[in-house]
Amino acid sequence: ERSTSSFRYNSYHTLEEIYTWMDNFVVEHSNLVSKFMIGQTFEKRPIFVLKFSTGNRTRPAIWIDSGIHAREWITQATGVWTAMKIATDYGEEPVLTKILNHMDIFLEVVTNPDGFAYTHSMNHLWRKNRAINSNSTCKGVDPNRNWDSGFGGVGSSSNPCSETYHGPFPHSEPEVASVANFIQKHKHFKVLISIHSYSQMLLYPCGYRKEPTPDNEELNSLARKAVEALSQVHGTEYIYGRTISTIYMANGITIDWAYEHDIKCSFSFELRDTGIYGFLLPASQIIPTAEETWQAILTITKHACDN
Ligand code: ING
Ligand code: ZN
Repeated sequence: ERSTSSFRYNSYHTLEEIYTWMDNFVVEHSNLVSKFMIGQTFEKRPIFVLKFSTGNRTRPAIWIDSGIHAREWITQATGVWTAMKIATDYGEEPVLTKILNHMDIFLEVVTNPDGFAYTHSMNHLWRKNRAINSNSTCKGVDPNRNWDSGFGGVGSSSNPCSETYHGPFPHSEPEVASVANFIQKHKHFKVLISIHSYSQMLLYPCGYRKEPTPDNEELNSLARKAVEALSQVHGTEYIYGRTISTIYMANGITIDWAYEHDIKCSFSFELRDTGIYGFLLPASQIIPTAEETWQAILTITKHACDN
């Protein structure tokens, strides 16, 4: 395929198809979008980030990642649709246009490429990356337990065979280290949104401590507004709150690391559904899911933009 015009946003795609779509997408929107590689996986696949920018100096920025867990296919599909939506709406839709006139958007659609490839070739329900673990025949580290924030606590596992294995040390995994390095070098991220599925939740820090953060009230009221905007699109109901009290205790997660590195507005979505289909959400729900999620993302970003 040499253009995105025949790309089906309402289907699930392989890694190869998404990477081909990305190449065509950046060519077709070269005035707004660029693509660069922030690292390489254990199996030597490139890790790509899309940058949406209307200026040439460094601006405050928003980070969005999807697909850090391989089997959460609705999240990579939502990432692809979101990229298309940003490119389509810039200059047309006032809220997004204003955001992009002040901020850059960075979007990492496939945050765990090795795991994602494996969900297509071998096991649709694989979650982790595909790292080889020393002294074990079990493969994979959970990249959402590998961040240097409460690393290694009880909301994660030291067993390489576990789905929540935290890895040998913080940022041992290239999928985590490359994002952490990028964010720290950039220095101007105001919002971080890390997209998972499923459960229909909007979560904010903290996952490993019971005490609310100093920004709890602000994050709570922003989450409420975002969830309201989301539900107005198709009536989908989300719950929201701190990770530890809303879903479960989790150590070493993306949004806690981001929050502790000065990105106050750090949120994780758990997209559709609540468990009827779970990780195997029908493709007919891709576009409605992406549409409603986008309204919540805009709500969060607008707030950061105005503050
Ligand atoms: N659930 C998340 C997990 O990593 C989560 C829960 C999401 C925790 C975001 C913290 C932040 O266990 C899924 N579905 O991956
Ligand atoms: Zn997940």
